[in-house]
Amino acid sequence: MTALQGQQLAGPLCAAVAHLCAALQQQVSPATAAGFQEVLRRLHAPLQVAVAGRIKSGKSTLVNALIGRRVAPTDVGECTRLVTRYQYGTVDRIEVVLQDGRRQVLPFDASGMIPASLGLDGVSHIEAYLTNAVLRDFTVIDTPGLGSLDAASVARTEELLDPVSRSAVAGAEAVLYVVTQGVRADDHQTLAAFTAATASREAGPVNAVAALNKVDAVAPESVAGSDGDVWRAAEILAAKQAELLKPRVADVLPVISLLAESAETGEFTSADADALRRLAALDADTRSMMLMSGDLFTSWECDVPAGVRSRLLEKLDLYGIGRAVAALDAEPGLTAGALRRVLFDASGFAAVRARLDAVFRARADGIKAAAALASITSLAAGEPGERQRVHDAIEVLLARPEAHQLRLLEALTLVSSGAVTLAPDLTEEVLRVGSTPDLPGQLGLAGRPVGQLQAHALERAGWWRSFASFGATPAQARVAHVVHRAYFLIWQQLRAGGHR
Ligand SMILES: Nc1nc2c(ncn2[C@@H]2O[C@H](COP(=O)(O)OP(=O)(O)OP(=O)(O)O)[C@@H](O)[C@H]2O)c(=O)[nH]1
Ligand SMILES: [Mg+2]
Repeated sequence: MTALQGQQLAGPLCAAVAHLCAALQQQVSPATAAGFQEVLRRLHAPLQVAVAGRIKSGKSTLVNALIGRRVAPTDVGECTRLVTRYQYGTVDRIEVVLQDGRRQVLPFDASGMIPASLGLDGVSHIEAYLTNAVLRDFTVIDTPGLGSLDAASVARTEELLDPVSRSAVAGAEAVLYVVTQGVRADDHQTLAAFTAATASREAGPVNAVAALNKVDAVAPESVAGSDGDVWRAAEILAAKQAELLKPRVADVLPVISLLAESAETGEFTSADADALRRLAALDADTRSMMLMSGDLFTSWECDVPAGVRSRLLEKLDLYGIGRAVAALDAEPGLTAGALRRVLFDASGFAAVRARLDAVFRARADGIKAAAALASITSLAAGEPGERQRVHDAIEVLLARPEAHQLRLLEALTLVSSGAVTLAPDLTEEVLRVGSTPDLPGQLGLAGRPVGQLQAHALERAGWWRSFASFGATPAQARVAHVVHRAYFLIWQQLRAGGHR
């Protein structure tokens, strides 16, 4: 197992599952053992997040924003039809993996991106190794857009992704699902079918988040209650989609990936800022005329060269240009850096990143362990003796204190999906206990003295236990027992000095 050394496990639960996996390897057939070896390898790797969604929804643009580098080809070209896995490496490198398993190193193109076309046959997928720090926590899997499938064909998973793409996303443990305003009723099934092809098997609010992308293209006047405000309209649309995608995702977050990409990847330059300053200095009528449409913006008579304007349009689109110009109206002296910040803030991307941290990073140990257990179970399903041995080993593991996180994730899924209903304040409490990485945060008492934290944990443990026994429905009681135990474990950790 030397190949695995030096790589971090996500936490104690993954360590327990890795231990179980290694022990079981001795007791199963060579073929099953090879499968377990792969599960072990995956347990030691960062959380694998697949970015999925319909064709041209902006997946690759969002991937670039996430990684903080414009490396994924967007818009056109052969490579938007291939799965690309972005993982951490000490040297930037691209490898093309061929269907026969051979690998070929590929140079970056002149602008430092993955070339839009490869000129190779029999390509399985692309592996990109990058030094960008975010990839230490997540391996990001960019996937080809799921085509214009009708509801009937969506039901057949095998038509959703070709076999080659399927194998490249098979290891995904979490999903970032990108939708646009044009979401369709069958997006729900698409998401279900997509995740059925991944290691997580089931997407739920625990391991799936959705982004409502291209918010800048929303026409607020078409959304009742928006008061003509793009972001208010976007929030309303996102809430509607959350309803539609429930219980598959925790949240639908509005975002403008294009602005996030331009702001986060260094694509927005001081020359762009200069051009925006000159546009801001134009008289108000000319400006509003130009901002009416992309065609008018690039073709209108104006002393900012048309090529420069085309570039701005490509990097920011009309909405971003409008936001930048408005910011310059309010404060003409804004530097390029400050303008970049304005664009970043206008993109809504900070909320997406925070959510990914809360949903994925904080839960990586549980998510990865659950995915690994699902894989082990299905690998051993064929042979009765193996199946029994794996079953018994998992039972032992589930009785250990670390396994509590698995039960907590399950309880979270039940509550946030609405499968088990609780009063709103209790729902919020369950989500907080299950989603926050630090003990004071889990208690909702950040910054309080440890004695107070202990007292609160004990009080809530007692409350949930009596709720489980009196007044709860059987389904609620199952959740309540888990929450009770979560508080008890928090209390124990606080006593042991686990809180720093
Ligand atoms: N206006 C606007 N355009 C966007 C946004 N996000 C992406 N785009 C544009 O939408 C087009 C498609 O974006 P991609 O990132 O290639 O979309 P994709 O989902 O990866 O596409 P496929 O991989 O081909 O399915 C590109 O021209 C992007 O610049 C956005 O938030 N606003
Ligand atoms: Mg793409």
